[in-house]
Amino acid sequence: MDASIVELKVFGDERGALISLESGHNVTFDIKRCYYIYGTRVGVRRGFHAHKTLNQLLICLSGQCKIFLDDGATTMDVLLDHPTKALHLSGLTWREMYDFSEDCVLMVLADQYYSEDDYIRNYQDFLKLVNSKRNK
Ligand code: T46
Repeated sequence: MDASIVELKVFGDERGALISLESGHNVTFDIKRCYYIYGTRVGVRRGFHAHKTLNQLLICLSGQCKIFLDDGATTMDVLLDHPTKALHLSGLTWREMYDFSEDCVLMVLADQYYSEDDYIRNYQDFLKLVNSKRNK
């Protein structure tokens, strides 16, 4: 599975906490885009796609949500419940986000500008691509 948890260093003092994200340091890729998902309605599940080449780092800045991951052979569920915990996704990984708390703000850093061409939104197409890569 092309997914890993990154524990982010906190600069904390009596005033509170600060986390810095820097390309080439704690973010392994060049950041081209940042977006965030918030106000997700109760019970909503979103995502349902994989990316062809995108690198992303997902961080729950507030609240929590879960991420279901599938690489075509194995699946796993990741709980993002703290701003110090980041999920790095790369490679062909199907993802679905669910169990959003009302206060959830999910921020995502990406190494490419938005392009619908990079999305695989059909699960059968995803499996075909995974299997064709595996058989090479
Ligand atoms: C991902 C998960 C974690 C843009 O115009 N620019 C953007 O940068 C993004 C991310 C989306 N959009 C548009 C495309 C759709 O019309 O915003 C709309 C919602 O996007 P989507 O349905 O793809 O959102 P999610 O929550 O299913 O997936 C998003 C990201 O798209 C995806 O890359 O990995 O969050």
